[in-house]
Amino acid sequence: MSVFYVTTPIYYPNAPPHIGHAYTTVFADVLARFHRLTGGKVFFLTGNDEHGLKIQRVAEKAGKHPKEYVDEMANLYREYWRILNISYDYFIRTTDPYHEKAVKEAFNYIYGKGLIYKAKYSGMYCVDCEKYYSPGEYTEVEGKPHCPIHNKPLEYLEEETYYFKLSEFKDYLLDVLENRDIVYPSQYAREVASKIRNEGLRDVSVARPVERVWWGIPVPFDDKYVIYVWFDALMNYLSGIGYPNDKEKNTLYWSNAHHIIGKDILWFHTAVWFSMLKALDMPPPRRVIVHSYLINKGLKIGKSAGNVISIEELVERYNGSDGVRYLLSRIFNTDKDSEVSFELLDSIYNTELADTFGNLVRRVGSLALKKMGGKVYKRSIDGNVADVISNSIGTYLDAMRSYEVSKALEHVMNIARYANQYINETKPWEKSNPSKELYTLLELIKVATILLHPFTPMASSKLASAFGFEIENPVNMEPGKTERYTITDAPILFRKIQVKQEG
Ligand code: ME8
Repeated sequence: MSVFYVTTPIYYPNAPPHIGHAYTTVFADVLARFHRLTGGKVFFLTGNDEHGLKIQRVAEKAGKHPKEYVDEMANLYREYWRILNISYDYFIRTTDPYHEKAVKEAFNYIYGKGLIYKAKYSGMYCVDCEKYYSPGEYTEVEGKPHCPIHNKPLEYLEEETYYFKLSEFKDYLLDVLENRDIVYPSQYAREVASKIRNEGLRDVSVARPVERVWWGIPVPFDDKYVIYVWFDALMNYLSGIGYPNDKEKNTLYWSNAHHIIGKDILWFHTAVWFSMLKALDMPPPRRVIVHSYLINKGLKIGKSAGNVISIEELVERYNGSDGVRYLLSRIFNTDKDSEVSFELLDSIYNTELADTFGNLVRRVGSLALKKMGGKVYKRSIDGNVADVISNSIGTYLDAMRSYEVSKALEHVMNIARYANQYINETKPWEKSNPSKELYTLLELIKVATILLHPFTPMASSKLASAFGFEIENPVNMEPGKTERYTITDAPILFRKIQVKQEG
């Protein structure tokens, strides 16, 4: 059985998750569900990144102890993921004791190898990114250094700290980035490699003095310092699968680890993380899958830009989690930023889910009830229909295995479009016994429903039970093999949204 380990970034709980976090998390969930459906042994990890100055400050502002604050937020995040039907296997929190232990062990191990040393840092810092910025990396507004992502002034820091010898890993990183197929799409590997070639690699600070930031994991051999939040956070990918104690679990899942990230955190998940792993004598992950931004009126959607689309709004507008999951997957893009608007989402929802798929299901279900009393037995299906089914399964599987979820959905919609054309041409409503036509249509619907399952698990399961078939592994499916369908209901799966006409 093939193993599939998939992770999302662990999010900063300084605010509730929004459409951007849902975009990443739904994508990871679709991959997890797809691998489960096709017989894989899956471990899906998500969670929250609870330490650091940003969280310390937001808790202070709320008048709460950071632990109380992050406890509340962890419940809130879990609730959002429940609403979106996210099937994570484990929700990790960096304040969990076993995680803290793993981080300390890793810090000690790397220190023991002489790869962590004490020195002074002076330079700029963005609290929203929790990131050190060197000249050339930041923008200037009225002569003052600003964060290029958050568009806010950077803070100047001057402090004794502990450094990790990132510079030692230059050759290793270039080799991994240029010769191994890890970062997907590969343009992101080239981007990081060329930054390293052009700018070289500076050692990075991996601690903060406790009088500046107290909310973190203490450096194990020096309690005047806490471990830098990114060193802490990245370790979740190992502590979440049992590092360092459960070697068996760790080795099993690490061998096929897939990190899903937005391009904002590419540097940390390549240069920093691959070097930390090497320092821990561990191989890099199998894959880092990078996606681009959701943008609104040209700006990255985020709290700082003030252009957030909330998960509540989405779930309400698109009639529950399935609609939202479909739409976020349909606009998923690794490469170009995607401009989102309700206008665009409404039109995809209405055209594809309501008109093409939902309407087909309703028509065929109603006809089967009316003409056949709900019982449709196996009949031979035409060769070209069988070809459409087999080819669609093949192209869908290829797309899913190369993380092209939007393309996979196009293949599913092609099956539904073909079925709509077939029904219009064969006109089963005019026949007294249209069993062949209905059986053919039900075979097409069954395949589409199963292929949609990772995206729309509730609607797919509901339909499977209304039409009397099982959600089975699509890899083994062959057209024309279902013995019979027992239709008990013709559900409206995706109710159309009434779009107001402008003007
Ligand atoms: O960076 N478009 O947490 P974070 C697409 N704690 N994706 C978006 C997005 C947008 N407009 N906005 C957010 C952190 N995201 C760290 C991670 S991991 C060891 C530590 C998604 O809460 C996207 O996945 O700032 C991005 O990488 C992530 O949220 C950043 O989440």
